[in-house]
Amino acid sequence: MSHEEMADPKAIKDSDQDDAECKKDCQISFLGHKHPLQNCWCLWFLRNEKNRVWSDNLRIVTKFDTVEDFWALYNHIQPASRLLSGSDYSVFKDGISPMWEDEKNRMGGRWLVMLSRQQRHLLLDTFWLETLLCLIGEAFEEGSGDICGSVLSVRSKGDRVALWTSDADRKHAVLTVGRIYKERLGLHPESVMAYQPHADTAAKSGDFSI
Ligand code: MGP
Repeated sequence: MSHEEMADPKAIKDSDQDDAECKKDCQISFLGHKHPLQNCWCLWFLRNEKNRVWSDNLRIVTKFDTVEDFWALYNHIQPASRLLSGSDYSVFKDGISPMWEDEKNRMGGRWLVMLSRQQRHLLLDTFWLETLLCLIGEAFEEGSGDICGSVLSVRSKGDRVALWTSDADRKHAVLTVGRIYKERLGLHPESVMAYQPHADTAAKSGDFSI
């Protein structure tokens, strides 16, 4: 079809008309179709009630498995920097609880990014969003399968963002995840980002041992 014919809808011939109808239908169903994520993810919220057992403060908010549902959720909830001190957001693969005791976490650990109090308004929301985009975009190459989830902790002593992986002994996967995560957050190559096995963190808290 010439450019003139394309520009003039009346010039479309019968067979072209069928094609055009078909294309229109395809477009409509494409527009109605959400973009699936590789994994289904679950958002958890932990509120700060010190008089309760830690795990009783933890609640599932919702699950999402499409790009569109992720953005709808992200735009609906409070930004990290507006949460009350003592709160956590956790985003984990569906089926994994954001706790050391979960079967998928117990041998694992976390890459930990600590922010100073001054950095809350400058960096916290950016770091958390970038972390979420890394998770749902499966950004960690061969380390992606080791990813369990991520925890954002808002604390008056300094906020934290942590990326949890499933096996602290799988050094190659741990290092791949750490290298990519550091790059994606735009941290200075010389800056130190530590990996902590959950067994060590838990032993310090005295609440759990493996
Ligand atoms: P936290 O929320 O990771 O750190 O753990 P916070 O609030 O900065 O305090 P600090 O201890 O690092 O100074 C706070 C406490 O929550 C821990 O000491 C545990 O008692 C409990 N807790 C945290 N996590 C992630 C777990 C968990 O996975 N399992 C259990 N059983 N308790 C946990």
